[in-house]
Amino acid sequence: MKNQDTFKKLVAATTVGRRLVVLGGGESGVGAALLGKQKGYEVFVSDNRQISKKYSDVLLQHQIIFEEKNHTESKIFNADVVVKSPGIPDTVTLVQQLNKKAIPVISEIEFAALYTEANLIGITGSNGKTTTTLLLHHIFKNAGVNVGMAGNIGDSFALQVAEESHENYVLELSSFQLDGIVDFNCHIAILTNITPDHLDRYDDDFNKYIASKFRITKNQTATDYLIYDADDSAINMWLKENKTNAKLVPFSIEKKLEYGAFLDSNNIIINITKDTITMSISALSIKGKHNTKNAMAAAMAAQLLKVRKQNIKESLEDFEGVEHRLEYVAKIKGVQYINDSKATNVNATFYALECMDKTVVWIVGGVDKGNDYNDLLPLVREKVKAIVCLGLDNEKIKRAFGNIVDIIVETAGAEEAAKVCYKLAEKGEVVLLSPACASFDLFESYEDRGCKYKTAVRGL
Ligand code: UMA
Repeated sequence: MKNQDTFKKLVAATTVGRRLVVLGGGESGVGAALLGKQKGYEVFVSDNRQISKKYSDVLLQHQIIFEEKNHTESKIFNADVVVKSPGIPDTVTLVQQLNKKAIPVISEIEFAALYTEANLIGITGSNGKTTTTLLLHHIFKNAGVNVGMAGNIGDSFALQVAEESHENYVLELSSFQLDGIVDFNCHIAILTNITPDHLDRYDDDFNKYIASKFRITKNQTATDYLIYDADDSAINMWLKENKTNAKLVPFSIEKKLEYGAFLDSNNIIINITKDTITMSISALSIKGKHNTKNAMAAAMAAQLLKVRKQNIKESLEDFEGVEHRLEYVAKIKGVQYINDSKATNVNATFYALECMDKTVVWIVGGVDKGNDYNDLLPLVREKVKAIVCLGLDNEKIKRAFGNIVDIIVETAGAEEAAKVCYKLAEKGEVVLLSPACASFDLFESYEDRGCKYKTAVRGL
């Protein structure tokens, strides 16, 4: 970032009385505002829409001044520093103007990291980052490590730094959050995989999205670690053409590695210290190839931070999984209903379909973020007997699968979708909600979509 020097000088100086403007009054914005206020900034929050009551109540309670439904330039351009919520792209005019005026604009995670000495473990990737974050947090908790969990998983990092004090943080980081970092650094970075996602925000350029993900390693030094999927072609390509200072710690389910985690028959071998870990895949509580990789990544991060082997193994055995990710909902008249609402891109749905060992009635659709459905064709041909569209605009899905699936039904709500599936699915089959799309056309979020689906299924 070109304002980096200004920014460093700014934070080196006292913050008291300096003006912090926070753009966005959601989870990150309110967290940053509270932290800023605590550190002595004069804080102003600006949101161009109505701030939800949950957050405006917090701002009022802390006597933080805010505006809604507008970004008033005169109240923003007098900032010493601006913290931008991750959902606001760099391309919006306001941010461009701030850049022109050389007013430092940073992300909420950068801001939060300034005020903690904790050890940071950052987890990014197109898929698996929530599972890996939860899993690693679970391992640490079981091992008695003082740890907080924040980021894209729901709770803002800034709020945690303001309200709690931990020696370690496990942070789920989205590309949006990584885009706005300057000096932010993780002692351990995990890159679970990179497949096309959010391309609408990256000029439809996969390389730009890859570069965004790799920002997680940009400030790492030789004493830091980058744990990564050595089977992932986008990751391997970037590592071939670029440099990182971090020590590379690979994992693979396709090849044996001298250093890292790999499979030997059905055993996971983790070979990064003298204390090799061996564990049968069947002992893992979460199933599927992708979860084997998530477990490898989390286990290696824990081992690098000196968690005992026995604690790691026990935690991998008793971890309960993630809501909305291949979540079992119910069995009704011999049909299994599965909620994978968190699958908001093609790759996540690929994994879900790959895991299915029964004939599938597949619920798909929503807001398409530039999806290419070609990768799904072989799996759909092999496993899917009917498609139930759950979105406002289903044309692309009908075009992609119309020739290979006989039954395609359009629905516009979770209840309707569940009822249609109930009619279509027969005993021994599975109904899978794995939309490959974002949820915002019909639902508030993927959580809302998953919850409404579960309620509808339970009401069948
Ligand atoms: N806004 C403006 N001006 C604009 C645009 C938006 O003021 O020009 C306002 C909106 O009106 C809204 C606020 O900004 O009130 C929302 O900001 P935000 O979209 O950054 O949302 P937050 O509530 O701050 O939540 C963000 C993450 N959301 C996004 O990146 C879209 C949350 O990840 C994260 O949990 C939270 O910070 C705490 O770190 C959610 C997410 O959907 C789970 N992530 C995406 C994903 O996983 O695909 C990336």
